[in-house]
Amino acid sequence: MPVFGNNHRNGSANGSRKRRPPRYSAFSLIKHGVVSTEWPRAWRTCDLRSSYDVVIVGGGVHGLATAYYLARNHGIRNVAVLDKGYLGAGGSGRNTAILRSNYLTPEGVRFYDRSMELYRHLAADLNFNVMFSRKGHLTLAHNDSSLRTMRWRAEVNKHVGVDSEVIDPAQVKELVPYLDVSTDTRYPILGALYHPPGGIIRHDAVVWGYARAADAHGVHLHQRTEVTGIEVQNGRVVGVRTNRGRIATPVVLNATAGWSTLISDMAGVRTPVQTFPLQAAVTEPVRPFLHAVVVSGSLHVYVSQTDRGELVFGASVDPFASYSMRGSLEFVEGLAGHVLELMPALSKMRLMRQWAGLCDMTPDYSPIMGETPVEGFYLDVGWGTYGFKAGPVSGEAMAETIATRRRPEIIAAFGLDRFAEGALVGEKGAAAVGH
Ligand code: PYC
Repeated sequence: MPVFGNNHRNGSANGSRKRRPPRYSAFSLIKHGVVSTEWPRAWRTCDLRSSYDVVIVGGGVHGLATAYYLARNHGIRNVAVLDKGYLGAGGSGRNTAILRSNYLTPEGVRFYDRSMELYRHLAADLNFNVMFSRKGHLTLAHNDSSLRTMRWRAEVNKHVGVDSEVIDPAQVKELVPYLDVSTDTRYPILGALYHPPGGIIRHDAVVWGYARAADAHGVHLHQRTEVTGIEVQNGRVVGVRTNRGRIATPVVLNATAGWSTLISDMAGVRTPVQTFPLQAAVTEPVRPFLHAVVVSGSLHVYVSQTDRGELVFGASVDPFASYSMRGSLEFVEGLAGHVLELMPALSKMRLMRQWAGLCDMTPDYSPIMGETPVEGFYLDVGWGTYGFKAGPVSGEAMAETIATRRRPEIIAAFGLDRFAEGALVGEKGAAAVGH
């Protein structure tokens, strides 16, 4: 596990050259775990420079991945990532770590599939175990209209080359024996969209892996650094004000979730985003029995089992806009009822923790990525409940956008301009659960 804090020994003086991240052998793990209390630092704590070529606001997977690909793919290393809390404190540390690419629109399917490809190779790329576990992903259909949407998604997925098919209740039961597929339930299972490449990953390992790799390439990671203003002169970005001082910069990327409208407003850019809490919960660990990710749109619930044996549950967003990250009893009651309708055998399991994160919802359930009317101010926002799975591809695409000043094809459809042009990318039918 990374240790947060100073490590000037590992850093080059100006942060401009690639350092080798620490390597762990079996012997060094035993040495550090048993004998020594001094773990090598995973990234440095740097002084805040008075200027950077690029400032990224938001130290989650999107911001860190963008910094990493800017440095690795484009040689742009004079980059700062700012976070008002700690790295991964927002959506990156609060999601349910589900990976999939079985979306509804061809634009969405292609985009999330590139993310899956990057995720599949991420451990080797970052030399960090991100614990990707390909389990298969099932979206249950409880009525004719959702079955029709599943068929539609399966056809779009196959057309783009993504493995998805509609299966019947007997096949669902074979994959997940604990599911109640009888016909006398309130919401009988009529079939499911089965997506074999889907799975889960260790979300905080993804954050730490990108942070460590970005740091090794010379990027500065600044935790507890809150942005208080963005300076715009003659229509272009010239600087960022923070609680630790001013930074001159020609490029700012808003890679925040929850607070994205507040940051965009600082640059004078309005976005059609509303923020809602999303709650989740985890049980005590039990022996592995759930070998697929299961989602039910009608019952507003999804569940997977981690490698440690805990069941991780999520739901749809809370029904009102808010910045609150407190869990509610109402949520747990509703969740437990819905889970038991799906898997009555879980009635004795104990919930251990619950938490909430903030989701920035757009009108069409697709993100907002790319340039804005303010030169040098870029957006990677509007991630709803699906931001974590898009971290790698977003980082790669935003790095290319910033380096070349052109939105690459893979995110061409997701620009802010689509709202004025009426060219929405409707993904509601493939969002995790109904909202
Ligand atoms: O879009 O797969 C999804 C998802 C899972 C949890 C929240 N959203």
